[in-house]
Amino acid sequence: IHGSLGWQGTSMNEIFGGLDIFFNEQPPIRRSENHAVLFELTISLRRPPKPFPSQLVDRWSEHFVRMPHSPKCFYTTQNNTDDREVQTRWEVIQQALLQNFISTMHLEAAILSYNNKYVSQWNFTALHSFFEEIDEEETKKFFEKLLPNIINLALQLPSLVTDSIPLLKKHSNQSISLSQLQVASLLANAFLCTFPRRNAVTANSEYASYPYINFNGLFSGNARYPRKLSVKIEKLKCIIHYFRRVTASLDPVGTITIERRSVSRNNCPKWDKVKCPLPLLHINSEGTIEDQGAGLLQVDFANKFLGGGVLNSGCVQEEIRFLICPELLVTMLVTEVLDDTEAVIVTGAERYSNYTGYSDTFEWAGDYVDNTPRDSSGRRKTSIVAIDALYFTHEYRQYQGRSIIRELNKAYVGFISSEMPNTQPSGIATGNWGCGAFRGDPYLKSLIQLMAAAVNRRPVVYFTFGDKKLRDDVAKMYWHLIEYQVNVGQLFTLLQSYDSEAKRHQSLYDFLHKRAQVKPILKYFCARSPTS
Ligand code: AR6
Repeated sequence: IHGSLGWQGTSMNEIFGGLDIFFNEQPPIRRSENHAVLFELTISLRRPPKPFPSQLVDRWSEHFVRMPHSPKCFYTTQNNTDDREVQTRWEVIQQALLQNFISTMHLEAAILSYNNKYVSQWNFTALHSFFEEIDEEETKKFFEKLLPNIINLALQLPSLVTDSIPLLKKHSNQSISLSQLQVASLLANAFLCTFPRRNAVTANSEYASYPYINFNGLFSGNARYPRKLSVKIEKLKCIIHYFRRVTASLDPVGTITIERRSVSRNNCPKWDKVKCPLPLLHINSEGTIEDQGAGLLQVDFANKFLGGGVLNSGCVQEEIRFLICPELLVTMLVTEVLDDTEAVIVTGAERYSNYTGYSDTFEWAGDYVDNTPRDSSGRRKTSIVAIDALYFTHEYRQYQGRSIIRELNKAYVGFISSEMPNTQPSGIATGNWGCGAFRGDPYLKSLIQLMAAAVNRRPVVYFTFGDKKLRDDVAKMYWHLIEYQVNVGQLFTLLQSYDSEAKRHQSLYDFLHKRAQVKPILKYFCARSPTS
Protein backbone atom coordinates (compact mmCIF):
# COMPACT_ATOMS: atom_id res chain seq x y z
CA ILE A 1 0.00 0.00 0.00
CA HIS A 2 1.44 3.31 -1.08
CA GLY A 3 -1.32 5.62 0.13
CA SER A 4 1.16 8.32 1.08
CA LEU A 5 2.24 8.44 -2.57
CA GLY A 6 -1.31 8.75 -3.77
CA TRP A 7 -1.54 5.26 -5.22
CA GLN A 8 -2.25 1.70 -4.24
CA GLY A 9 -1.88 -1.65 -5.96
CA THR A 10 0.84 -2.38 -8.45
CA SER A 11 3.54 0.16 -9.29
CA MET A 12 3.57 1.83 -12.70
CA ASN A 13 6.93 0.23 -13.28
CA GLU A 14 5.35 -3.21 -12.99
CA ILE A 15 2.45 -2.13 -15.19
CA PHE A 16 5.04 -1.33 -17.87
CA GLY A 17 6.68 -4.73 -17.42
CA GLY A 18 9.66 -3.42 -15.43
CA LEU A 19 10.29 -0.28 -17.50
CA ASP A 20 9.70 3.38 -16.66
CA ILE A 21 7.44 3.70 -19.65
CA PHE A 22 6.80 1.65 -22.74
CA PHE A 23 4.94 2.61 -25.90
CA ASN A 24 3.28 -0.27 -27.70
CA GLU A 25 2.64 0.19 -31.40
CA GLN A 26 -0.33 -0.27 -33.67
CA PRO A 27 0.45 -2.19 -36.86
CA PRO A 28 1.60 0.22 -39.61
CA ILE A 29 -1.14 1.82 -41.71
CA ARG A 30 -2.05 -0.28 -44.76
CA ARG A 31 -4.67 0.59 -47.35
CA SER A 32 -7.36 -2.10 -47.61
CA GLU A 33 -11.04 -2.61 -48.28
CA ASN A 34 -11.92 -1.61 -44.75
CA HIS A 35 -9.17 0.93 -44.18
CA ALA A 36 -9.38 4.15 -46.20
CA VAL A 37 -6.02 5.92 -46.27
CA LEU A 38 -6.30 9.43 -47.65
CA PHE A 39 -2.59 10.08 -48.11
CA GLU A 40 0.39 8.47 -49.84
CA LEU A 41 2.08 5.98 -47.61
CA THR A 42 5.56 7.42 -47.88
CA ILE A 43 5.98 9.07 -44.53
CA SER A 44 8.94 11.42 -44.17
CA LEU A 45 7.95 13.42 -41.06
CA ARG A 46 9.69 16.39 -42.68
CA ARG A 47 6.57 17.48 -44.54
CA PRO A 48 2.92 16.38 -44.51
CA PRO A 49 2.24 13.21 -46.51
CA LYS A 50 0.86 13.85 -50.01
CA PRO A 51 -2.88 13.45 -50.47
CA PHE A 52 -4.01 10.24 -52.15
CA PRO A 53 -5.15 9.84 -54.91
CA SER A 54 -3.52 12.59 -56.92
CA GLN A 55 -6.80 13.46 -58.73
CA LEU A 56 -9.91 14.54 -56.87
CA VAL A 57 -12.58 11.86 -56.51
CA ASP A 58 -16.03 12.91 -55.39
CA ARG A 59 -18.67 10.44 -54.29
CA TRP A 60 -21.87 12.26 -53.42
CA SER A 61 -23.68 9.45 -51.67
CA GLU A 62 -25.05 8.31 -48.35
CA HIS A 63 -21.95 6.20 -47.73
CA PHE A 64 -19.46 9.07 -47.73
CA VAL A 65 -19.10 12.43 -46.05
CA ARG A 66 -20.91 14.93 -48.24
CA MET A 67 -18.14 17.39 -48.92
CA PRO A 68 -18.81 21.12 -49.20
CA HIS A 69 -16.80 21.30 -52.43
CA SER A 70 -18.71 18.56 -54.20
CA PRO A 71 -19.77 19.68 -57.70
CA LYS A 72 -23.06 17.91 -56.96
CA CYS A 73 -23.83 20.14 -54.01
CA PHE A 74 -25.92 23.11 -55.14
CA TYR A 75 -27.09 26.18 -53.35
CA THR A 76 -29.81 28.60 -54.32
CA THR A 77 -29.11 32.25 -53.65
CA GLN A 78 -31.25 35.29 -54.19
CA ASN A 79 -29.60 38.21 -55.99
CA ASN A 80 -30.43 41.90 -55.61
CA THR A 81 -33.17 41.80 -58.21
CA ASP A 82 -34.85 38.97 -56.33
CA ASP A 83 -33.97 36.44 -59.00
CA ARG A 84 -32.99 33.02 -57.78
CA GLU A 85 -29.62 31.80 -58.83
CA VAL A 86 -28.29 28.25 -58.50
CA GLN A 87 -24.58 27.91 -57.83
CA THR A 88 -22.47 25.16 -56.37
CA ARG A 89 -22.22 25.45 -52.61
CA TRP A 90 -18.45 25.74 -52.94
CA GLU A 91 -18.74 28.80 -55.22
CA VAL A 92 -20.96 30.49 -52.66
CA ILE A 93 -18.58 29.55 -49.85
CA GLN A 94 -15.55 30.88 -51.72
CA GLN A 95 -17.29 34.15 -52.57
CA ALA A 96 -18.33 34.59 -48.96
CA LEU A 97 -14.96 33.79 -47.43
CA LEU A 98 -12.50 35.40 -49.83
CA GLN A 99 -12.63 38.87 -48.35
CA ASN A 100 -10.93 40.88 -45.64
CA PHE A 101 -12.83 40.38 -42.44
CA ILE A 102 -12.74 43.13 -39.86
CA SER A 103 -15.24 41.95 -37.27
CA THR A 104 -17.10 38.87 -36.10
CA MET A 105 -20.35 40.47 -37.31
CA HIS A 106 -18.80 40.38 -40.72
CA LEU A 107 -17.77 36.74 -40.27
CA GLU A 108 -21.25 35.87 -39.01
CA ALA A 109 -22.81 37.37 -42.15
CA ALA A 110 -20.44 35.36 -44.34
CA ILE A 111 -21.21 32.07 -42.57
CA LEU A 112 -24.94 32.72 -42.77
CA SER A 113 -24.72 33.51 -46.48
CA TYR A 114 -24.22 29.81 -47.18
CA ASN A 115 -26.45 28.68 -44.31
CA ASN A 116 -29.38 30.87 -45.21
CA LYS A 117 -32.00 28.59 -43.72
CA TYR A 118 -30.60 29.20 -40.24
CA VAL A 119 -30.46 33.01 -40.25
CA SER A 120 -33.21 33.23 -37.67
CA GLN A 121 -32.09 30.19 -35.65
CA TRP A 122 -28.35 30.62 -35.12
CA ASN A 123 -26.79 33.25 -32.93
CA PHE A 124 -23.12 34.14 -32.57
CA THR A 125 -23.16 35.62 -29.07
CA ALA A 126 -20.27 33.51 -27.74
CA LEU A 127 -18.09 34.35 -30.73
CA HIS A 128 -18.76 38.07 -30.34
CA SER A 129 -18.16 37.86 -26.56
CA PHE A 130 -14.86 36.12 -27.17
CA PHE A 131 -13.54 39.18 -28.97
CA GLU A 132 -14.90 41.49 -26.32
CA GLU A 133 -12.73 39.61 -23.83
CA ILE A 134 -9.42 39.43 -25.66
CA ASP A 135 -7.26 42.52 -26.13
CA GLU A 136 -7.03 44.72 -29.20
CA GLU A 137 -3.66 43.38 -30.25
CA GLU A 138 -4.93 39.77 -30.24
CA THR A 139 -8.06 40.78 -32.13
CA LYS A 140 -5.95 42.49 -34.76
CA LYS A 141 -3.76 39.42 -35.13
CA PHE A 142 -6.85 37.23 -35.49
CA PHE A 143 -8.41 39.24 -38.31
CA GLU A 144 -5.18 40.10 -40.11
CA LYS A 145 -3.44 36.78 -39.88
CA LEU A 146 -5.15 33.84 -38.25
CA LEU A 147 -8.58 34.09 -39.84
CA PRO A 148 -7.15 34.42 -43.38
CA ASN A 149 -5.00 31.36 -42.59
CA ILE A 150 -8.01 29.38 -41.35
CA ILE A 151 -9.96 30.36 -44.46
CA ASN A 152 -7.05 29.42 -46.67
CA LEU A 153 -6.78 26.04 -44.94
CA ALA A 154 -10.51 25.45 -45.38
CA LEU A 155 -10.52 26.42 -49.05
CA GLN A 156 -7.62 24.11 -49.78
CA LEU A 157 -9.89 21.18 -48.94
CA PRO A 158 -10.33 19.91 -52.55
CA SER A 159 -6.56 19.72 -53.02
CA LEU A 160 -5.82 18.38 -49.54
CA VAL A 161 -8.55 15.74 -49.22
CA THR A 162 -8.74 14.23 -52.67
CA ASP A 163 -10.60 11.01 -51.90
CA SER A 164 -14.08 10.59 -50.50
CA ILE A 165 -14.21 9.91 -46.78
CA PRO A 166 -16.28 6.84 -45.90
CA LEU A 167 -18.75 7.18 -43.06
CA LEU A 168 -18.09 4.84 -40.15
CA LYS A 169 -21.55 3.38 -40.04
CA LYS A 170 -23.26 1.37 -37.33
CA HIS A 171 -22.21 -2.27 -37.08
CA SER A 172 -19.21 -1.89 -39.35
CA ASN A 173 -15.53 -2.49 -38.70
CA GLN A 174 -13.77 0.20 -40.63
CA SER A 175 -10.83 2.57 -40.30
CA ILE A 176 -9.87 5.89 -41.79
CA SER A 177 -6.38 7.37 -41.78
CA LEU A 178 -5.86 11.07 -42.43
CA SER A 179 -2.87 13.34 -42.23
CA GLN A 180 -2.95 15.93 -39.47
CA LEU A 181 -3.02 18.59 -42.19
CA GLN A 182 -6.10 16.99 -43.78
CA VAL A 183 -7.75 16.93 -40.36
CA ALA A 184 -6.89 20.61 -39.90
CA SER A 185 -8.50 21.48 -43.23
CA LEU A 186 -11.65 19.52 -42.36
CA LEU A 187 -11.81 21.25 -38.98
CA ALA A 188 -11.27 24.67 -40.59
CA ASN A 189 -14.36 23.87 -42.66
CA ALA A 190 -16.24 22.81 -39.55
CA PHE A 191 -15.21 26.10 -37.88
CA LEU A 192 -16.61 27.99 -40.86
CA CYS A 193 -19.75 25.81 -40.84
CA THR A 194 -19.42 24.69 -44.46
CA PHE A 195 -20.51 21.03 -44.20
CA PRO A 196 -23.77 20.46 -46.05
CA ARG A 197 -26.72 18.60 -44.53
CA ARG A 198 -25.23 18.64 -41.04
CA ASN A 199 -27.35 21.39 -39.48
CA ALA A 200 -30.86 19.97 -39.40
CA VAL A 201 -32.12 18.97 -35.99
CA THR A 202 -35.12 16.88 -37.04
CA ALA A 203 -35.21 13.15 -36.35
CA ASN A 204 -35.66 12.21 -40.00
CA SER A 205 -32.85 14.34 -41.41
CA GLU A 206 -30.07 12.48 -43.22
CA TYR A 207 -27.48 12.95 -40.47
CA ALA A 208 -29.81 12.59 -37.48
CA SER A 209 -27.77 9.62 -36.27
CA TYR A 210 -24.44 11.52 -36.47
CA PRO A 211 -22.91 14.06 -34.10
CA TYR A 212 -22.88 17.76 -35.00
CA ILE A 213 -19.78 18.92 -36.82
CA ASN A 214 -20.37 22.54 -37.87
CA PHE A 215 -19.21 24.84 -35.06
CA ASN A 216 -22.29 27.12 -34.95
CA GLY A 217 -23.37 25.61 -31.60
CA LEU A 218 -20.08 26.69 -30.08
CA PHE A 219 -20.52 30.24 -31.36
CA SER A 220 -23.98 30.59 -29.89
CA GLY A 221 -24.79 31.72 -26.38
CA ASN A 222 -27.06 33.67 -24.14
CA ALA A 223 -25.83 36.69 -22.20
CA ARG A 224 -28.31 35.79 -19.45
CA TYR A 225 -26.14 32.76 -18.60
CA PRO A 226 -22.69 34.33 -18.15
CA ARG A 227 -21.07 31.19 -16.67
CA LYS A 228 -22.06 29.11 -19.68
CA LEU A 229 -20.90 31.86 -21.96
CA SER A 230 -17.52 32.06 -20.31
CA VAL A 231 -17.00 28.28 -20.66
CA LYS A 232 -17.67 28.66 -24.39
CA ILE A 233 -15.15 31.47 -24.54
CA GLU A 234 -12.56 29.17 -22.93
CA LYS A 235 -13.47 26.45 -25.44
CA LEU A 236 -12.96 28.93 -28.27
CA LYS A 237 -9.54 29.77 -26.86
CA CYS A 238 -8.60 26.07 -27.18
CA ILE A 239 -9.87 25.87 -30.74
CA ILE A 240 -8.27 29.13 -31.85
CA HIS A 241 -5.02 28.06 -30.26
CA TYR A 242 -5.17 24.80 -32.22
CA PHE A 243 -5.61 26.72 -35.47
CA ARG A 244 -2.75 29.04 -34.50
CA ARG A 245 -0.54 25.99 -34.08
CA VAL A 246 -1.53 24.15 -37.26
CA THR A 247 -1.33 27.25 -39.46
CA ALA A 248 2.05 28.34 -38.07
CA SER A 249 4.94 28.30 -40.53
CA LEU A 250 5.47 24.52 -40.27
CA ASP A 251 2.54 22.37 -41.33
CA PRO A 252 1.74 19.43 -39.05
CA VAL A 253 3.50 16.39 -40.49
CA GLY A 254 1.87 13.44 -38.76
CA THR A 255 -1.14 11.23 -39.30
CA ILE A 256 -4.05 9.81 -37.33
CA THR A 257 -6.20 6.68 -37.61
CA ILE A 258 -9.84 6.40 -36.56
CA GLU A 259 -11.09 2.85 -36.12
CA ARG A 260 -14.71 1.88 -35.59
CA ARG A 261 -15.00 -1.49 -33.93
CA SER A 262 -18.19 -3.49 -33.79
CA VAL A 263 -18.46 -6.92 -32.16
CA SER A 264 -21.69 -8.87 -32.28
CA ARG A 265 -23.23 -9.58 -28.91
CA ASN A 266 -22.80 -13.31 -29.55
CA ASN A 267 -19.06 -12.81 -29.82
CA CYS A 268 -18.80 -11.05 -26.49
CA PRO A 269 -17.71 -13.22 -23.55
CA LYS A 270 -20.17 -15.46 -21.74
CA TRP A 271 -19.37 -13.64 -18.55
CA ASP A 272 -20.35 -16.36 -16.11
CA LYS A 273 -17.96 -18.77 -17.84
CA VAL A 274 -14.87 -16.55 -17.91
CA LYS A 275 -12.16 -18.16 -15.82
CA CYS A 276 -9.40 -15.55 -16.00
CA PRO A 277 -8.16 -13.82 -12.84
CA LEU A 278 -8.41 -10.09 -12.26
CA PRO A 279 -5.61 -8.11 -13.90
CA LEU A 280 -2.94 -5.96 -12.29
CA LEU A 281 -4.33 -2.73 -10.85
CA HIS A 282 -2.65 0.58 -10.12
CA ILE A 283 -5.15 2.93 -8.50
CA ASN A 284 -4.33 6.55 -7.93
CA SER A 285 -6.22 9.46 -6.41
CA GLU A 286 -3.88 11.86 -8.17
CA GLY A 287 -3.35 12.44 -11.85
CA THR A 288 -5.55 12.31 -14.92
CA ILE A 289 -5.90 10.00 -17.87
CA GLU A 290 -4.38 12.52 -20.28
CA ASP A 291 -1.48 13.59 -18.03
CA GLN A 292 -0.44 10.20 -16.67
CA GLY A 293 -1.76 7.88 -19.39
CA ALA A 294 1.24 7.93 -21.77
CA GLY A 295 1.89 4.44 -23.12
CA LEU A 296 -1.57 3.23 -22.05
CA LEU A 297 -4.87 2.94 -23.89
CA GLN A 298 -6.68 6.06 -22.66
CA VAL A 299 -10.41 5.90 -22.12
CA ASP A 300 -12.73 8.64 -23.37
CA PHE A 301 -15.88 8.67 -21.20
CA ALA A 302 -17.91 9.16 -24.31
CA ASN A 303 -21.38 9.95 -25.45
CA LYS A 304 -22.83 7.56 -28.03
CA PHE A 305 -22.81 10.64 -30.25
CA LEU A 306 -19.04 11.17 -30.08
CA GLY A 307 -17.85 14.42 -28.61
CA GLY A 308 -20.99 14.84 -26.51
CA GLY A 309 -21.54 18.52 -25.88
CA VAL A 310 -18.11 19.72 -27.00
CA LEU A 311 -19.59 21.92 -29.73
CA ASN A 312 -22.16 23.23 -27.32
CA SER A 313 -22.24 23.67 -23.55
CA GLY A 314 -20.92 20.33 -22.20
CA CYS A 315 -17.50 20.51 -20.57
CA VAL A 316 -16.60 17.31 -18.71
CA GLN A 317 -14.08 14.56 -19.41
CA GLU A 318 -14.86 13.83 -23.09
CA GLU A 319 -15.42 17.45 -24.06
CA ILE A 320 -12.21 18.57 -22.34
CA ARG A 321 -10.21 15.85 -24.08
CA PHE A 322 -11.59 16.93 -27.45
CA LEU A 323 -10.73 20.56 -26.68
CA ILE A 324 -7.13 19.94 -25.72
CA CYS A 325 -6.70 17.42 -28.59
CA PRO A 326 -8.97 19.01 -31.24
CA GLU A 327 -8.04 16.45 -33.92
CA LEU A 328 -10.45 14.17 -32.06
CA LEU A 329 -13.26 16.43 -33.31
CA VAL A 330 -12.90 14.93 -36.77
CA THR A 331 -14.43 11.69 -35.41
CA MET A 332 -17.68 13.66 -35.17
CA LEU A 333 -17.67 14.13 -38.92
CA VAL A 334 -17.59 10.43 -39.71
CA THR A 335 -18.92 8.33 -36.81
CA GLU A 336 -22.53 7.23 -36.68
CA VAL A 337 -24.03 6.91 -33.20
CA LEU A 338 -22.46 3.99 -31.27
CA ASP A 339 -24.45 0.88 -30.53
CA ASP A 340 -24.10 -1.21 -27.36
CA THR A 341 -21.20 -3.36 -28.53
CA GLU A 342 -19.23 -0.75 -30.46
CA ALA A 343 -16.27 1.51 -29.73
CA VAL A 344 -14.03 3.96 -31.58
CA ILE A 345 -10.26 4.02 -31.20
CA VAL A 346 -8.24 7.04 -32.33
CA THR A 347 -4.50 6.74 -32.64
CA GLY A 348 -2.18 9.67 -33.23
CA ALA A 349 -4.16 12.66 -32.01
CA GLU A 350 -1.85 15.31 -30.60
CA ARG A 351 -2.39 17.44 -27.53
CA TYR A 352 -2.14 21.19 -28.14
CA SER A 353 -3.43 22.86 -24.97
CA ASN A 354 -3.21 22.88 -21.20
CA TYR A 355 -6.25 23.54 -19.07
CA THR A 356 -7.29 24.18 -15.49
CA GLY A 357 -10.62 23.63 -13.77
CA TYR A 358 -13.44 21.35 -14.80
CA SER A 359 -16.96 21.86 -16.09
CA ASP A 360 -18.07 25.40 -15.08
CA THR A 361 -14.56 26.35 -13.98
CA PHE A 362 -12.79 25.07 -17.10
CA GLU A 363 -10.16 27.45 -18.49
CA TRP A 364 -7.67 27.28 -21.32
CA ALA A 365 -4.19 27.43 -19.77
CA GLY A 366 -1.83 27.93 -22.70
CA ASP A 367 0.20 25.90 -25.11
CA TYR A 368 1.08 22.24 -24.61
CA VAL A 369 3.96 20.71 -26.51
CA ASP A 370 3.27 17.04 -27.11
CA ASN A 371 6.48 15.05 -27.20
CA THR A 372 4.87 11.63 -27.52
CA PRO A 373 7.01 9.65 -29.98
CA ARG A 374 5.55 8.80 -33.40
CA ASP A 375 5.21 5.35 -34.96
CA SER A 376 6.52 4.42 -38.40
CA SER A 377 3.24 5.63 -39.97
CA GLY A 378 3.62 9.11 -38.46
CA ARG A 379 1.09 8.74 -35.65
CA ARG A 380 1.76 9.93 -32.11
CA LYS A 381 1.77 6.80 -29.99
CA THR A 382 -1.37 7.89 -28.15
CA SER A 383 -4.47 5.73 -28.44
CA ILE A 384 -7.78 6.87 -27.09
CA VAL A 385 -10.83 4.64 -26.93
CA ALA A 386 -14.31 6.13 -26.89
CA ILE A 387 -16.80 4.02 -24.98
CA ASP A 388 -20.17 5.36 -23.92
CA ALA A 389 -21.58 4.20 -20.59
CA LEU A 390 -25.30 3.96 -19.87
CA TYR A 391 -27.03 6.98 -18.38
CA PHE A 392 -28.92 5.97 -15.25
CA THR A 393 -32.01 7.92 -14.38
CA HIS A 394 -32.65 5.46 -11.54
CA GLU A 395 -29.62 4.42 -9.57
CA TYR A 396 -30.82 0.84 -8.91
CA ARG A 397 -30.97 0.01 -12.62
CA GLN A 398 -27.20 -0.24 -12.92
CA TYR A 399 -27.09 -3.30 -10.66
CA GLN A 400 -29.52 -5.21 -12.85
CA GLY A 401 -28.07 -8.07 -14.86
CA ARG A 402 -28.92 -6.51 -18.19
CA SER A 403 -27.11 -3.26 -17.36
CA ILE A 404 -24.04 -5.05 -15.99
CA ILE A 405 -23.75 -7.17 -19.13
CA ARG A 406 -24.19 -4.12 -21.34
CA GLU A 407 -21.41 -2.22 -19.58
CA LEU A 408 -19.13 -5.28 -19.48
CA ASN A 409 -19.59 -5.82 -23.22
CA LYS A 410 -19.04 -2.15 -24.02
CA ALA A 411 -15.80 -2.03 -22.03
CA TYR A 412 -14.74 -5.41 -23.42
CA VAL A 413 -15.12 -4.19 -27.02
CA GLY A 414 -13.23 -0.99 -26.26
CA PHE A 415 -10.41 -2.82 -24.52
CA ILE A 416 -9.70 -5.37 -27.29
CA SER A 417 -6.15 -4.72 -28.37
CA SER A 418 -5.47 -3.48 -31.87
CA GLU A 419 -1.75 -3.27 -31.11
CA MET A 420 0.91 -5.39 -32.83
CA PRO A 421 -0.10 -9.05 -32.62
CA ASN A 422 1.86 -11.32 -30.25
CA THR A 423 2.79 -8.50 -27.91
CA GLN A 424 1.56 -8.02 -24.36
CA PRO A 425 -1.12 -5.35 -24.84
CA SER A 426 -0.64 -2.06 -23.02
CA GLY A 427 -2.56 -1.21 -19.86
CA ILE A 428 -5.81 0.75 -19.76
CA ALA A 429 -5.82 4.28 -18.33
CA THR A 430 -9.29 4.89 -16.99
CA GLY A 431 -11.30 6.14 -14.03
CA ASN A 432 -14.88 6.88 -13.07
CA TRP A 433 -16.29 5.99 -16.47
CA GLY A 434 -20.03 6.67 -16.57
CA CYS A 435 -20.00 8.00 -13.00
CA GLY A 436 -20.27 11.75 -13.47
CA ALA A 437 -22.79 13.12 -15.96
CA PHE A 438 -24.08 9.56 -16.47
CA ARG A 439 -24.64 8.99 -12.73
CA GLY A 440 -23.16 5.52 -12.38
CA ASP A 441 -21.58 4.03 -9.25
CA PRO A 442 -17.75 4.00 -9.40
CA TYR A 443 -17.64 1.10 -6.91
CA LEU A 444 -19.40 -1.04 -9.50
CA LYS A 445 -17.89 0.49 -12.65
CA SER A 446 -14.33 -0.02 -11.42
CA LEU A 447 -15.01 -3.77 -11.05
CA ILE A 448 -16.72 -3.92 -14.44
CA GLN A 449 -13.70 -2.30 -16.09
CA LEU A 450 -11.31 -4.65 -14.27
CA MET A 451 -13.29 -7.62 -15.57
CA ALA A 452 -13.34 -6.32 -19.15
CA ALA A 453 -9.60 -5.61 -18.99
CA ALA A 454 -8.94 -9.07 -17.53
CA VAL A 455 -10.49 -10.81 -20.52
CA ASN A 456 -8.26 -8.74 -22.79
CA ARG A 457 -5.19 -9.51 -20.62
CA ARG A 458 -4.57 -5.84 -19.88
CA PRO A 459 -3.57 -4.19 -16.61
CA VAL A 460 -5.67 -1.28 -15.34
CA VAL A 461 -4.44 2.14 -14.23
CA TYR A 462 -7.37 3.79 -12.48
CA PHE A 463 -7.55 7.49 -11.62
CA THR A 464 -10.10 8.30 -8.94
CA PHE A 465 -9.87 12.03 -9.72
CA GLY A 466 -8.99 13.19 -6.21
CA ASP A 467 -11.18 10.68 -4.36
CA LYS A 468 -8.94 9.01 -1.76
CA LYS A 469 -11.73 7.03 -0.13
CA LEU A 470 -12.69 5.51 -3.46
CA ARG A 471 -9.04 4.65 -4.10
CA ASP A 472 -8.73 2.90 -0.74
CA ASP A 473 -12.07 1.12 -0.95
CA VAL A 474 -11.50 -0.19 -4.47
CA ALA A 475 -7.95 -1.27 -3.59
CA LYS A 476 -9.22 -3.11 -0.50
CA MET A 477 -11.93 -4.84 -2.51
CA TYR A 478 -9.41 -5.72 -5.22
CA TRP A 479 -6.99 -7.34 -2.76
CA HIS A 480 -9.85 -9.19 -1.14
CA LEU A 481 -10.90 -10.64 -4.49
CA ILE A 482 -7.29 -11.53 -5.27
CA GLU A 483 -6.83 -13.13 -1.88
CA TYR A 484 -9.83 -15.36 -2.38
CA GLN A 485 -8.92 -16.03 -6.00
CA VAL A 486 -12.22 -14.78 -7.31
CA ASN A 487 -12.08 -14.95 -11.09
CA VAL A 488 -14.07 -12.88 -13.59
CA GLY A 489 -16.89 -15.41 -13.97
CA GLN A 490 -17.27 -15.80 -10.20
CA LEU A 491 -17.29 -12.06 -9.68
CA PHE A 492 -19.91 -11.74 -12.41
CA THR A 493 -22.11 -14.31 -10.66
CA LEU A 494 -21.69 -12.49 -7.36
CA LEU A 495 -22.65 -9.18 -8.96
CA GLN A 496 -25.73 -10.82 -10.46
CA SER A 497 -26.80 -11.97 -7.03
CA TYR A 498 -26.63 -8.45 -5.61
CA ASP A 499 -30.35 -8.04 -6.17
CA SER A 500 -32.74 -5.48 -4.78
CA GLU A 501 -33.21 -7.53 -1.63
CA ALA A 502 -29.44 -7.66 -0.93
CA LYS A 503 -29.13 -4.02 -1.82
CA ARG A 504 -31.61 -3.00 0.80
CA HIS A 505 -29.40 -4.39 3.56
CA GLN A 506 -25.85 -3.60 2.53
CA SER A 507 -23.58 -1.75 0.17
CA LEU A 508 -22.17 -3.58 -2.84
CA TYR A 509 -18.71 -3.85 -1.28
CA ASP A 510 -20.00 -5.10 2.10
CA PHE A 511 -21.94 -7.71 0.20
CA LEU A 512 -18.89 -8.73 -1.85
CA HIS A 513 -16.57 -8.79 1.15
CA LYS A 514 -18.89 -11.26 2.83
CA ARG A 515 -19.80 -13.37 -0.16
CA ALA A 516 -16.39 -13.58 -1.78
CA GLN A 517 -14.93 -15.69 0.98
CA VAL A 518 -15.95 -19.07 -0.25
CA LYS A 519 -12.53 -20.32 -1.17
CA PRO A 520 -9.90 -19.08 1.25
CA ILE A 521 -6.39 -19.65 0.02
CA LEU A 522 -2.93 -18.55 0.96
CA LYS A 523 -2.60 -14.82 1.02
CA TYR A 524 -1.02 -13.28 -2.06
CA PHE A 525 1.73 -10.91 -1.07
CA CYS A 526 2.54 -9.74 -4.50
CA ALA A 527 0.44 -9.09 -7.56
CA ARG A 528 0.21 -11.81 -10.12
CA SER A 529 0.74 -11.30 -13.78
CA PRO A 530 -2.62 -11.15 -15.56
CA THR A 531 -1.87 -14.33 -17.50
CA SER A 532 -0.71 -16.49 -14.59
N1 AR6 B 1 -9.05 11.84 -15.86
C1 AR6 B 1 -9.56 10.93 -14.97
N2 AR6 B 1 -10.79 11.01 -14.46
C2 AR6 B 1 -11.57 12.04 -14.82
C3 AR6 B 1 -11.11 13.02 -15.73
C4 AR6 B 1 -9.79 12.89 -16.25
N3 AR6 B 1 -9.29 13.77 -17.10
N4 AR6 B 1 -12.09 13.92 -15.90
C5 AR6 B 1 -13.12 13.51 -15.16
N5 AR6 B 1 -12.82 12.38 -14.48
P1 AR6 B 1 -17.85 12.35 -17.01
P2 AR6 B 1 -19.65 10.15 -17.75
C6 AR6 B 1 -13.68 11.62 -13.56
O1 AR6 B 1 -18.98 12.95 -16.25
O2 AR6 B 1 -20.35 10.08 -16.45
C7 AR6 B 1 -19.94 13.93 -21.47
O3 AR6 B 1 -20.83 14.95 -21.81
C8 AR6 B 1 -14.52 12.47 -12.65
O4 AR6 B 1 -14.62 11.78 -11.41
O5 AR6 B 1 -17.21 13.16 -18.07
O6 AR6 B 1 -19.31 8.88 -18.47
C9 AR6 B 1 -19.92 12.85 -22.53
O7 AR6 B 1 -20.00 13.38 -23.83
C10 AR6 B 1 -15.87 12.50 -13.35
O8 AR6 B 1 -16.94 12.75 -12.47
O9 AR6 B 1 -18.27 10.95 -17.68
C11 AR6 B 1 -21.15 12.08 -22.17
O10 AR6 B 1 -22.32 12.69 -22.67
C12 AR6 B 1 -15.93 11.12 -13.93
O11 AR6 B 1 -14.59 10.86 -14.36
C13 AR6 B 1 -21.16 12.13 -20.67
O12 AR6 B 1 -20.43 13.30 -20.31
C14 AR6 B 1 -16.90 10.95 -15.06
O13 AR6 B 1 -16.69 11.92 -16.04
C15 AR6 B 1 -20.46 10.96 -20.07
O14 AR6 B 1 -20.57 11.03 -18.67
